[in-house]
Amino acid sequence: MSRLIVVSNRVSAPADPAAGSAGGLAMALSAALRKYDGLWFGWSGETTDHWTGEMKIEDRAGVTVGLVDLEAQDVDEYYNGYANKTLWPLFHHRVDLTQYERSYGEGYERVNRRFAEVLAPAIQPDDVIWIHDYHMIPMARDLRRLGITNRIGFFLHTPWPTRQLLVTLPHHRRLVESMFDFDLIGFHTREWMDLFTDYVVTEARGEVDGRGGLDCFGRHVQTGVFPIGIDVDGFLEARRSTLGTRTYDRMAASALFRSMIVGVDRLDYSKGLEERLLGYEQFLQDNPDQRGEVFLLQVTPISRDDVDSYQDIRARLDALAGRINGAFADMDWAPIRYLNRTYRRDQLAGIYRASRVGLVTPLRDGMNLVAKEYVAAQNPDDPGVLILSRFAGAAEQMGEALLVNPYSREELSEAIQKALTMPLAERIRKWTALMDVVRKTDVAIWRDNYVKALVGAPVSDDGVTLERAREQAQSTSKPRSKVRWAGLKLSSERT
Ligand code: GDG
Repeated sequence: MSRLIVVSNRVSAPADPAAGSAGGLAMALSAALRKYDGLWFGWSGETTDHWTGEMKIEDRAGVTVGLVDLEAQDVDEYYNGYANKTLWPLFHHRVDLTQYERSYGEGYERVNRRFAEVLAPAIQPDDVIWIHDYHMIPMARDLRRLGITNRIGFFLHTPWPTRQLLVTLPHHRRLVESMFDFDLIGFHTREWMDLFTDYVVTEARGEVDGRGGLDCFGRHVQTGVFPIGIDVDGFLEARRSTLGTRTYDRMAASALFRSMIVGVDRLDYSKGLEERLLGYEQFLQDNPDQRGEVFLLQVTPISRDDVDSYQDIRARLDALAGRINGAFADMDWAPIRYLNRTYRRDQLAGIYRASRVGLVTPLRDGMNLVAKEYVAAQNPDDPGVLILSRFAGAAEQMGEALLVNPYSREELSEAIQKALTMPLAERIRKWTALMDVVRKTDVAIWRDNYVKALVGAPVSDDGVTLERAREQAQSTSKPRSKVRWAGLKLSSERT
């Protein structure tokens, strides 16, 4: 019987799904793996004095996880270093924040190799391996070196950068070459996929085969667009739960006679939080009659606090929120409620539903799941309005949102005013179209389409991936795994 092995940097399946966790990838993968048998392999989050190379197997709320600890030096060089100080800012177009140090690159290569060495002995001939995100780009190459010939797929959760930015990375070619050891590379949007293709064709002199495949470095890789989504039914259930309903009631009471605008983002410079607060300040300046009538609830859990640039933005946001509140607040009103804490997923659902406006304005974002959660949580008879950055991957599908340039305070200000005054009929029309997208890009559809494309089977969607997968199934020259999708199953005694 075949199994699906999912690999990501952190394995963070929450013990209680309703509690959730602050991170799109974690939510998506635990929702995906909970549906069927599989193994989720990655870093435990624990640090040890020396590398043990041992995999611990645990059951987390129905998800079987394989965990390895990392050495302190690995965490420094690979995780805080190459992943969070080099690739993350570069992939989010922040060359100004990107740091290159040779030791970071060495740590990155070392951890990928170590992950491959721990996982390789546990892989059975028919297993399908699905590796996630920028932390693990070279891992397929390391698995191939160890003799693994199974199907291996990669999914990038972040944007892919433009060629002009990518070439600022030392050894950029080596990184991209290692991606040709995957069978399938998935992106959230056509834009990210096209940028990857542009690098391969223009910089590495590769060729497009016209069927979604690329030939370069003497090898072939298939590419495809697989827009990630949320677990819609799970989210609706969380919204209807006792705590979800209670939170809605509490927030509706707290917002009595006022309109609530909500933002929910990890504290990250890519999320456009400073620009958002400045846009909101502009709105308060432009619309004196709205002062006292609205407030912004900004939920911002601290993230990656070991990295300097995250400490810097945290301090700037504290100061900015304080300044705006100081300038505009009244004795019974504060314009911003800025919260550095996490809420349970069911609470978030209640908060979204009680908000008249959802403000999702990243400067660059692979997809952005908050936009989809906000839409899913709305009351169909009286829905709120989503304001969405045109630079979020989600904007490629969610054109019925009020799309904005998050760098423009004036545009943000106008969009907020427009959302607050939008007639009910228009709100319902927009919400209906957006909810349709949210349902059609549910996390289960994302998972199924990706894995089917990876094993070379036709996918059920009517999008680009169907044609590609069909053609791939007919034309690929790589040895095809005998995996049957319906039969994917984990036999945990093997590990
Ligand atoms: C990466 C990519 C891509 C946030 N605060 C709390 C909380 N969250 C949850 C949200 C949402 C998730 O975290 C955030 O997901 P995003 O997609 O918005 O962003 P990233 O974390 O940057 O995720 C992104 C994603 O991967 C998936 O591919 O969309 O582009 O950057 O689910 O609700 N959850 C709880 N409490 C909080 O306070 N429970």
